[in-house]
Amino acid sequence: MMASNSTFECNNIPAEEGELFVDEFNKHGIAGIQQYVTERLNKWRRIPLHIAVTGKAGAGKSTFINVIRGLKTGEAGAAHTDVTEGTKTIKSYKHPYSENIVFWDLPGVGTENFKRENYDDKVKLAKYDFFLIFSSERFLENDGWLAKEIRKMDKRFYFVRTKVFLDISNEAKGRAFPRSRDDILSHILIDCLQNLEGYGISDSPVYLIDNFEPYDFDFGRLQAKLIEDAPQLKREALAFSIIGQTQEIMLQKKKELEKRIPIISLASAVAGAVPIPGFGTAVDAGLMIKEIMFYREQFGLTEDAIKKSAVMLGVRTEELKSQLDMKELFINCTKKGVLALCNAFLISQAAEEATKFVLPVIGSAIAGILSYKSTSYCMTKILEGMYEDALKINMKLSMYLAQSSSV
Ligand SMILES: Nc1nc2c(ncn2[C@@H]2O[C@H](COP(=O)(O)OP(=O)(O)OP(=O)(O)O)[C@@H](O)[C@H]2O)c(=O)[nH]1
Ligand SMILES: [Mg+2]
Repeated sequence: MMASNSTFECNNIPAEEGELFVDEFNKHGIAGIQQYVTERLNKWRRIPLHIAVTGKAGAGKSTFINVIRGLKTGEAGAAHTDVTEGTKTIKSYKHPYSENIVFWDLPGVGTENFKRENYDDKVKLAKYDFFLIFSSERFLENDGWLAKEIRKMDKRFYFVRTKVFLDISNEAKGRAFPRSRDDILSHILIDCLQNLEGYGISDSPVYLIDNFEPYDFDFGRLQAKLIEDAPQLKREALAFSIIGQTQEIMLQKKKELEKRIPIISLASAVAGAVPIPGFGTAVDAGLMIKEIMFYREQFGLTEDAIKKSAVMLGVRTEELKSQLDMKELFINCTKKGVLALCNAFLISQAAEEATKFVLPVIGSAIAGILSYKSTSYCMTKILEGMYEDALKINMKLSMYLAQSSSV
């Protein structure tokens, strides 16, 4: 059985990709398609990304590298952090989810053995994709110098001002009339921007973070910006590796997950073209289930992750699920469960938009003929549902954290 391009009507997928699918099917049949799609969906895991973290001693570089990888100081694989100067040599730390994402803990310019004259020789600026320049106070002239060197190489840098929650807490302790949180933050920001302007850098944003409050301040926005600024495959790698569940990151994750739907749908269309009962099911349902599991992981909706959130909020897991009306979580992630769900989506879709596409036969044959459009529609609905659930948990956690940090 040969498949041809003309049998598919699919959007959002480059023609070459469609041709590769068809080639693969013609050469290796269904097994070939399954392998091709699995490899294609996992391609991001092999994309190298090098992020340099540099800046003044004690600014919080090593702590950040731990937090962004979901680790605490002292855990296996975590960077050493200390109040006394620590980063004297270059160290690299792999991301636990994707080994090719590497954070480089670099001594700042002007520290022992890392002077302007030899900085590039020692750290090899050309090899990094991004630079994060850290300070827990004002930035140094050397930081400004480094930013200009990076700009000359046409690479991206981001200024990061750490320990802002500490500044806010200190204000309350040390002032008779403490300013509001927003006033303190805008004061810090203006101060940093003026400070950098003094070194001739006027158009670079500064991210205000606190490593111990990664759900607050600009921590999520900084990570989302890194994802957004990365070229496509690196962007995918970063979006799927970042652990934080802030709204900004979840949106980036959703955007990248959406781009995978046409690939799965195309496999489904190829498989659907095979008139052998059960073959389509093996491809469609198998791929869909794997992808739904991936959504769960990405949005922190695995049973384990929900349990952790529930423990933090002091409620039982089931209570949290029902409080938030998290319907999508109850998807039965088996072939039967996924097909039943798709069946339900397709019936309601048919009622709503009967003219949009022809509904395949509902019933025992549905799996075999799930077309590109129906797979795409179902996966989009599932993704949206899970994204909404993840946002609900995020809102609940944010409200809880805001309340507890204001006590
Ligand atoms: N309150 C607060 N403390 C932080 C933050 N980031 C780091 N620290 C603390 O500041 C100290 C220095 O942090 P490190 O991460 O070791 O700093 P570093 O930039 O790696 O320092 P060197 O290795 O010496 O260059 C440690 O005691 C951290 O616990 C933060 O955002 N807020
Ligand atoms: Mg360090």
